[in-house]
Amino acid sequence: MNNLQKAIVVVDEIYDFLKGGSLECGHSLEAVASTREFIEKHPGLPVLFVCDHHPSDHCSFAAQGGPWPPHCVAGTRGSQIHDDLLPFVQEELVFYKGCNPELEQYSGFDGRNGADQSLGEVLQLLGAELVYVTGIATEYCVKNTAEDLLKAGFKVTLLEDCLGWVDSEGHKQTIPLLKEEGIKVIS
Ligand code: VGL
Ligand code: ZN
Repeated sequence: MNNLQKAIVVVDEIYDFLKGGSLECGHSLEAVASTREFIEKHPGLPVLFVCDHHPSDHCSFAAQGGPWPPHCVAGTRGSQIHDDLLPFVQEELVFYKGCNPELEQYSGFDGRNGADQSLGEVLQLLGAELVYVTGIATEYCVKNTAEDLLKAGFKVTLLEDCLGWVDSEGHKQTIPLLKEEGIKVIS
């Protein structure tokens, strides 16, 4: 395991999912702090950021019949990555998802960077074999991103302390499910 090429994927650690945001999630600021700590302890690993990034009339918003309040609207503060993580952000390693008003995209795997490359494509170019996944929300974007990474052939390790959730029960139910599927979970 130790000689595998590794990368870190940070999912949706953006203001609307954090304390005070429109879709505030549990354990969110703790997740940001722990993610930062993990990144700092692993200098040299590429850090890829997935960002929910919606138009103001996105289909997942209540006004369009979706389940969520408006969140992560392009151009707003709520769509920005937390300031504490900005030192680690490289523009070409930021992947936006949910940009099409008609499509819900919970998986970071659907995200694309400014050069229209997908997350999986860039991880492959980086030679990544093992991907550490952190972020928000466990039951939605983290779950879907981790599962898609596994399906694409990457080894996946979820960092439990670095997760935030919509619902704590949902979080607790998702962790064993992901373990069963072959995802490693460490704290
Ligand atoms: C997410 C709800 C709506 C997530 C995104 O990142 O888990 N959840 N959009
Ligand atoms: Zn969303």
